[in-house]
Order: sequence, then C-alpha cells, then structure tokens
Amino acid sequence: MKSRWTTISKLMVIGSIFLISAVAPLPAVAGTVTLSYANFPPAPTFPCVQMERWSKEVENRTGGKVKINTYPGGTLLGAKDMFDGVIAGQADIGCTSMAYQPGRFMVTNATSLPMGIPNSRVGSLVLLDLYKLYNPTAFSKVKVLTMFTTAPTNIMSKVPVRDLSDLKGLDLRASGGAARILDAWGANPVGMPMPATVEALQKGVVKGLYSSLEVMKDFKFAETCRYATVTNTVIYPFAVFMNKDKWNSLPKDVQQVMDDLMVEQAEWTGDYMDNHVQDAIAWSKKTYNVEFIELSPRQTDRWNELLKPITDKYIQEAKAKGLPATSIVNDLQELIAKHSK
Ligand code: DTR
Repeated sequence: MKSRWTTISKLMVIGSIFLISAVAPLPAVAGTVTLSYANFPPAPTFPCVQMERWSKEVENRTGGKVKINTYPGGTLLGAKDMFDGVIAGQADIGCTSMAYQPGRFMVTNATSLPMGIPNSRVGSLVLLDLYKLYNPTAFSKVKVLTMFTTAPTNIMSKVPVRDLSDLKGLDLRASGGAARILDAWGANPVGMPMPATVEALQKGVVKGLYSSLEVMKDFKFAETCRYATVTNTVIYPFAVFMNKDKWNSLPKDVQQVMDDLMVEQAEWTGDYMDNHVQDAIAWSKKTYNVEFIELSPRQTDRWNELLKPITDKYIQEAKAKGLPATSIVNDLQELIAKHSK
C-alpha cells in the first residue's frame, strides 16, 4: 500500500512539473543574451531616443535572442564615469558625449573644430568615417557600436545676444570644442554635463548655454532662455560602445546584426536630430515666444574670423601628443565635402 501511494505521488509531481514548464514562461531561454545599456541624460532626450531605437532593432533582428535593458537618466552610469564604467563591466553598453573628456578623445573630438559641418546627418557620418580611418587607441578597450553627433550649436540665453559685445564675459554652459568657440568670442564658457545645466540655469550659475537647439524643447530650456542667437557652428560628438569581453562572448550572428547597424544607426540618429531641431524651434516660438536672432552676413564673417586660430591650436596640441594632426584635419575636410554632397 505504502509503495503504491509513493508511486502515485511521484507521478503527480512529475506531471505537475510538465504542466508548469508548458504553461509558465521561462525566465531565461537557453541561448538568450541579456544586455544592460547605460545612458546619462533623461529618457526623452535624443541620446536616449536613439538608444531605444537601437535596442528594439537588435531585439527584432536577432529574433528575440537578445534582450536589452536600458537605463536612461544616469541610473546605471553617469556622464563622467560612463566610459570607464563600461570598461569595468558595470554596464555592458554605454553612451558618452566625447566633449566631456576632450583630451581622452582627441582624434574624434576633431569633429568639433569649426569646419562647417552643416547638420547632424553629415556630422554623424563624418564622425564614424573618421573613427574608422584612424581607429584611435582611446577605444582599444571597448567595441564601438555606433557614433553620432548633435546638430550644429547655437546660443540659447536669458538675455539677448545681438552682437559680440553682448557676449563679453557672459557665463554660458558649453564643453569641449564648443567651449573653445565661446572663448574665442569673448564669452565665459562654463563646463558641465548637460543634465547639470537644468539646475545651473535655474540658480543663475549660467545665463544660457551653447548647444544644439532641440534641448529648448527636450529640457524645456525655452522656459528660461527666451533668446536664441543662430550661429550654427560646431557639433558635439557621441560614441556608443560595449564592454570588450561581453562583445567577444556574443554569438557571431548577434555580432553581425550589431555591426550591420553601425552606419544605419548613425544616419537614423542624424535624421532624427535634424528633424527634431525644426520641431523644437517651432515649439519654442509657439509656446514661449522665443526670439531667434539672426546675424547679418557681415557679423557672421567677423564671428568666423575669430575662430580661425582654433584649428591651428588643435593641430599643435594634437601633434604634441604624437597624433597625425594635419592629416586628421585634411581628412575631416574631405569627409565633410563628401557627405555634404
Ligand atoms: N550639449 C552637448 C550635447 C547635447 C545636445 N543635446 C543633448 C541632449 C542630452 C545630452 C547631451 C546633449 C553635451 O552636453 O554633450
């Protein structure tokens, strides 16, 4: 009797295991890879919009073999510890604004020289090509997944900037190449990552900022900055990269999907940014009556004239670091012409 009941209960246990495994979703199917993707600014901003798009594409194109958990708003890694955090494996994938570490990314930051990149689409393709051409050692410890840039920068301020005299000593937030431009125009560039700018503007630490115009809407800067001076000068370059060991552990077909997305994602982000800037301009005018100040051709010539020494200075500094600075600048010029066609 005892042994018959034991057999029945064994059968019941086996039966329920079958039932449960048939109905309940498994937490991790064999062969599924889960990746974490860290980003520093808030979710509605363009670096995060492109992060979501890339993640969806990878998930779809790998047929669900890869699952990506995204962490916007610095919830996993902040702006300044993004690159080293990914190298250390605190996140599998990260996105950084290279202007925050000008010396570290000297080759790719050459895209922030005042050389006339007309929009984000061209900027993104130029940046990616420059990276491929020089394969900078700065990236030797990571796998680069894509790169992209902002649209050209403009002055957004609480006070109107109608000429160089209005810029004199004006505290404006900017980083990297953009900060050098402000400096040449006599303003006082204050460096800080983008997310810190919200508070700095509210507290009056800065009187405005120098960035691409989509932030007027995405960070609601139009509420405090009722003036924008149209300079369309330089771009800010960004990189998206993966921990190298993680990359090496991925199946070949997954790596292929990500490699195939590299240029496509740069173009997608460029187009998204260029369209979104137009949308933000219209929104700022309509919602906060922001005045967009245009410089006369004469002013533009004068302002541009002041930027000429910047590229020579970059060449000197980069050469001192052992970089082929003249050829970087020449290649940059050719790439801008090629992608602007
Ligand atoms: N101001 C630059 C670039 C930038 C432009 N839009 C955004 C949105 C979110 C973060 C950064 C940026 C910068 O701080 O890198």
